Order: sequence, then C-alpha cells, then structure tokens
Amino acid sequence: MFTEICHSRPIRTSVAAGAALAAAAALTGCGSDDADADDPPGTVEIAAIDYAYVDVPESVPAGTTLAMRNDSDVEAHEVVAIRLPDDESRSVAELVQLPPQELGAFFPGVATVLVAGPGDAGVAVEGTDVLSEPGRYALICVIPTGADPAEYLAAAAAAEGGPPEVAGGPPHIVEGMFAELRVTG
Ligand SMILES: [Cu+2]
Repeated sequence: MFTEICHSRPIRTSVAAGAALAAAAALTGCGSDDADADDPPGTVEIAAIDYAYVDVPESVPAGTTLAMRNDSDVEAHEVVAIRLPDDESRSVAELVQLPPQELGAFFPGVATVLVAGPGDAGVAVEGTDVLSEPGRYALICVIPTGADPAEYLAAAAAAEGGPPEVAGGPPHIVEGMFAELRVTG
C-alpha cells in the first residue's frame, strides 16, 4: 500500500485528499523527492529499475535517510552512495566512464550501500543509510548485469563492504545506472 502511494503520485482532486496523501507520504517518508534545503531531513526513497534510478531529487538536506526499492522483476540492484571529494568537479556521468581502477579510487568515499533483490526494499550492507555529510554524491550500481540475485545478495552480505565477486556481464553503470545527488549542509 505504501509503495503504491509513493508510486502513483495521484493527482490531487481535493484539498482534503491532498492533505491525507501528504500525511501518508510524511509517515512513509516518500514524496520527499520534492524536498529542498529548507525541509527538515526525512527519508528519500529512490526506485531502481533495469537499468536506472528514478525519483532521485537534485538535493537533500544533511541527515536525510536514503532508501531504495527495487522495481525490477529480474535483477538485483544497489545504491552505492559515494561522497565525492570537494575538489572533484567532473559530473557523475563523466566519472562512470573512467576505467575501473580510476573509479575505484573513489570507493573510500562510500557512505552507504543499499542492496535489494527484485521487488524488495533496499537493505544497508555498508554504513548507515543516513547521508550525514554535505557534499556531492555519486549513486552507482555496479552489480554485474545478469548476475543471479540470490547469489549476489548472499555475496554482498558476506563481503562486509568489499566488492562481492559474482559472475555476470558488465556492471549496471555501463547500462546507465547512476545518478548524482547533492547533500546540503
Ligand atoms: Cu543495478
């Protein structure tokens, strides 16, 4: 039910209905993708599909909880949230084009990793799910395309923050599964 509320973005046909929906959205933490820097930190839920993130706001206030739901029927997805160095000016779209070892140089900045199997809600397997430090963040999914979701989730849980080793094709970033998010102070 909550997912449907998040999902459907119903057109508000009356003030009363709008207020009820807003209250429901506040309770479930969704609908906060309209957040601006003046809103108190809440939860922002990103949806993962094959192969992109949707509902990613441009910015959220520091202290925002990052949530993810996987709307795919077949693929596991993740959100690796990496705080980029302050002197990094390239866009995330540029950074994901880098060779793997150069992209890997950003991984010490990982703030959290949320992973979810098909149809599931994301679970933090590294860090907390709170984006506490202001800055520019890259959100990327580096799960191999076509990897077995159950195998990947088991490997991610066992890896304790390291990159799980599972068979599959190119990482989902190659298919366009990345986004940029600014956390404001
Ligand atoms: Cu993915």
